[in-house]
Amino acid sequence: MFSIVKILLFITGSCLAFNNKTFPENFKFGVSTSAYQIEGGWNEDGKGVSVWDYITHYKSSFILDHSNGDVACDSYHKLDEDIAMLKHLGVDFYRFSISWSRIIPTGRVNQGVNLAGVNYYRNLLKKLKENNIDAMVTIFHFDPPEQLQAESMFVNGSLNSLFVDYARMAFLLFGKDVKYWVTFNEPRGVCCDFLERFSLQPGRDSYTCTHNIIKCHAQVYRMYDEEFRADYGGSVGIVLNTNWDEPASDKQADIDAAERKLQFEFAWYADPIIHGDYPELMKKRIKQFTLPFMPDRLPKFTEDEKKYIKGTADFLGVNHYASSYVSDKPDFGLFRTFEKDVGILMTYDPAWNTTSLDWFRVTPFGMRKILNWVHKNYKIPLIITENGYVDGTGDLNDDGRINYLQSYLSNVLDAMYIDKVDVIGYSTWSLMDNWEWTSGYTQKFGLYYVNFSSPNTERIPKKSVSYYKKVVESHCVVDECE
Ligand code: PNW
Repeated sequence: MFSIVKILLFITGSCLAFNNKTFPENFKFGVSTSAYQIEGGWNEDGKGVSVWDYITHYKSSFILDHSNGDVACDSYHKLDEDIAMLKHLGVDFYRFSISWSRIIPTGRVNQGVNLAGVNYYRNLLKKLKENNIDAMVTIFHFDPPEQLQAESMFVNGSLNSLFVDYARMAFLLFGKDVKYWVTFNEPRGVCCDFLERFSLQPGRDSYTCTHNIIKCHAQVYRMYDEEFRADYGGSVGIVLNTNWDEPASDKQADIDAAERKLQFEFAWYADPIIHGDYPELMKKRIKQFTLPFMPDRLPKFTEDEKKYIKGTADFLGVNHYASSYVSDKPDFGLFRTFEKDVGILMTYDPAWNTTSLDWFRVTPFGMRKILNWVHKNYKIPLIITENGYVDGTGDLNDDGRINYLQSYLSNVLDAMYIDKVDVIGYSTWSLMDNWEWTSGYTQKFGLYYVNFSSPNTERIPKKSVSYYKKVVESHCVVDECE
């Protein structure tokens, strides 16, 4: 009975008309990509080896189709085509990332800067400017130079100063042409997904890695403030990803579990950066699972650090794709991992549509809910830096993608106009099909199809190109807005 009611609610909910309000005139629309996923040119013109070059070449069994980004969309050689697509879409901004090892091959600024790599980004920025497209540049999108692996991915802290040097170089070289800077993309992915799997002290390494990344982010923000903001006037933020987590039942334990997941996954980063310290809930919970004679697993910020870190974001970037149900999953074992500290079980409603990726669900209501949750906690301008639809085919008739964009954007409008959430921009993932990390080329998020089996890697517009172009132009997600 309960599930019939749920299905009925779902059907009526999804049949409700889309929001016919117009996005404000100054609202910005964009498309997103990242360096390793599109550039190719992996060893050209003096580029150094990145961790993903290394993984794909030496540990290709981690990649579903054993593929790599050696060529990917070949964007390193196809600047003009990429620009033509952006121009056709009419976007206000383009979110892309810099490959650290392309501009600083060993990762260490004092060992040399690669001019050819610098010129690639300079050209890109120049052409964006000529076409009136603002740049949103991610400094770190998962691909540090392989030579820095010895620095153990932020766990021992020695990567911090190298990253700050790299960021300063990026500001010096490109700052005058960049309106929005993102220090890190989805740092939780770096500290949990990757480290948890390979580290000796699972839970503890993730907390230390995050601690260092937060300090590093703050240092880069302060450096921009002191050395560059007066001249270049850009903004600096960070990009965090999150599902919407719906309690699986109305039991208090499940309601608490859903909130706990958001606290551990999102507030873990956002609280220090916006409010100056880790969430109380996290501190208490981790302590509760640490015996008195064991070392603290969650590091502490000093009072000076709290002051220094607090307020180091001009905007928050939110990557959001899908929702999940969350229930409490108590686990009192002594050997703690991050996952056990969170202590939840994630499930999906069978009524939620999915496509080709295990975590992907079409749950537009979650967009409105997560925007409300973030706004309630942080009251800071939000940019949706990623949101998009995946399939395994790259179908040109991508009605599924059009429906996804329309229903999610409609919920963005609800959050803005009904709930008064401060959203200033939206960027869809992705401009074109690209190399989807451990899924290789099997998963396609693009507005443009890319023919990866042809030496010319032709790009072909999917049906969603005309829909998104219309939204960007009219600021309206339905045929006609009020
Ligand atoms: C983001 N999840 O990663 C990344 O920023 C992109 O590089 C990536 O291509 C895109 O989303 C699509 O996956 C995510 O499991 C990876 O929920 C995994 C998840 C979410 C985002």
